[in-house]
Amino acid sequence: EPLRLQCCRYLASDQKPTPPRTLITGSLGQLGLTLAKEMRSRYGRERVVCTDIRKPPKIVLQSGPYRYANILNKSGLEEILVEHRIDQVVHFSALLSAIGEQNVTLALQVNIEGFHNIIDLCKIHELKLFCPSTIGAFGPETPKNPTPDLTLQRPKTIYGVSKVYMELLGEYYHHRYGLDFRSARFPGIISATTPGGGTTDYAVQIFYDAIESGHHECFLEPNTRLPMMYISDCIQSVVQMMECPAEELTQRTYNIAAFSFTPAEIVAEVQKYVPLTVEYKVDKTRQKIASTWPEVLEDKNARKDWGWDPQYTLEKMVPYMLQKVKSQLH
Ligand code: AKB
Repeated sequence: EPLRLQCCRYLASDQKPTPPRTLITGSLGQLGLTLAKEMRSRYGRERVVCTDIRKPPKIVLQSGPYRYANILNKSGLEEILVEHRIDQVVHFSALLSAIGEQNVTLALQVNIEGFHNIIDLCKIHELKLFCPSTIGAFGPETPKNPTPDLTLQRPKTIYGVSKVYMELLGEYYHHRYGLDFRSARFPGIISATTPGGGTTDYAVQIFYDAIESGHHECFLEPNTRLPMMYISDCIQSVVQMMECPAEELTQRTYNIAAFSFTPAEIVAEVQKYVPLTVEYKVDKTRQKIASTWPEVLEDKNARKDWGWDPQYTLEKMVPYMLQKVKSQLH
């Protein structure tokens, strides 16, 4: 389905400035290629450079510039930023919540050292920087429903700790050096591209199981309510936030919300379209993580400041996802 082109302050502007040149790190993860596709359609194919540490599938090489970039190699990154005359960076590389708990040292390297390299290069070369934060940046003491933008943040995962640090360092660089840092706190993102190592991953897996076997083993308890979002809205949020004139932002880190559901609720929704049985085989680590996260994010500031307006509800998303996963598998 086409991504919406509304709220496009960038294109709507009378002056029509030269489109920005964007570099995306971790582009072979859950979100990168979809964002690249959207940005390329808006700014031009050559103006979006995808990077990652893996050999990309052929289709990725055919769709636009791709470069190997290890975020732990600062000079390698700098070379790419300079060679491609990059104006803005979308920094997606990160180890997610569940996998981070399995390898804290690697999570510190990727999520903190990697971010140090990125933010410093953005400062040196005066680049705009977007780095997503997460519902995982909150903890058990945080008000769960709704969770405001400014509140207690005492996360209990290394992922959450690194994302709180990322938010604070980004805001500090903005305040201290004028870096144009922007961040949105993402809920669990649901897409046909599979995520890896997250606590919300069941909400993607359930669609593959529904199509492939009609049976899903859920690693969270049936009543665990978490904020979620369809990928089209997530991509829209990055584009909108990056295009928003700086003077309209009243803060640098925003909650964004679409809908929240429990495993039992998404199972019931999927069952409206295809037969599906479910067995709850709870994974203690991921359940413990989920229990410390918000149920519903409050996003009124994002709506007011930069026009955040998600289009997908759970009910609207489920048939789209079933269709997409089906076409991916067959
Ligand atoms: C995770 O589950 O770790 C991520 C997230 C909510 O940030 N999907």
